[in-house]
Amino acid sequence: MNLFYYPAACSLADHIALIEAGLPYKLLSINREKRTEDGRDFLSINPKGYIPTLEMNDGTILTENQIILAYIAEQSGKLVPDDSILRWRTFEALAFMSSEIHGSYNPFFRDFPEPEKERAREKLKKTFAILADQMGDKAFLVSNEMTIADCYLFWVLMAAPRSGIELPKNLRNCLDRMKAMPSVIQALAEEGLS
Ligand SMILES: N[C@@H](CCC(=O)N[C@@H](CS)C(=O)NCC(=O)O)C(=O)O
Repeated sequence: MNLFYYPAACSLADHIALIEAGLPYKLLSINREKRTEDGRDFLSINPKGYIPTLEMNDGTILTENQIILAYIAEQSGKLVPDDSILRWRTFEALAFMSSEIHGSYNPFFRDFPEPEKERAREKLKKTFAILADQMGDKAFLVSNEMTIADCYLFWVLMAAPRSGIELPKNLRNCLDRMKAMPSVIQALAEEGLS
């Protein structure tokens, strides 16, 4: 499988999940002209033009972070709890981070004026308070076992300090714990970030 990515972007979630899942993968970056590392026109692969994009061995393309994460979990039989309600909590958390948190980072990624950044910080602080409540004193967001929600969580937490957002203590601790996990160390190193 090929994972199209930008270093440190939200595709880091899928990269960590692929390592945790133990599935074989190849990373392919995309340049400013939207050409892939192996010389293809990225827009002809994914007309949406964004990452993460997963290319299966038979050429099938899958997009949208939550769905790629769910596919990785299904292929590996890992990273989603067996317990029924915890499975749904995993997908609920992914939907929340995708719809309520990811987009709220836009003012920082695109360098919007400060008042818009400040509005985004206020919104993000509220969403992180909800995640902190959900995590409580568990090791991970949904349970004490890592799920695909934590792969996405790592990326949304990692983006907080550089956007001037102070994280609640339990989320800060979770970020630190995850930074020490072999899968996360490997993913950061492979993206040239360590
Ligand atoms: N709806 C998409 C959004 C993904 C997304 O926003 N990706 C960003 C990087 S974090 C991207 O590729 N931006 C490049 C661009 O907009 O040109 C998903 O959830 O996968």
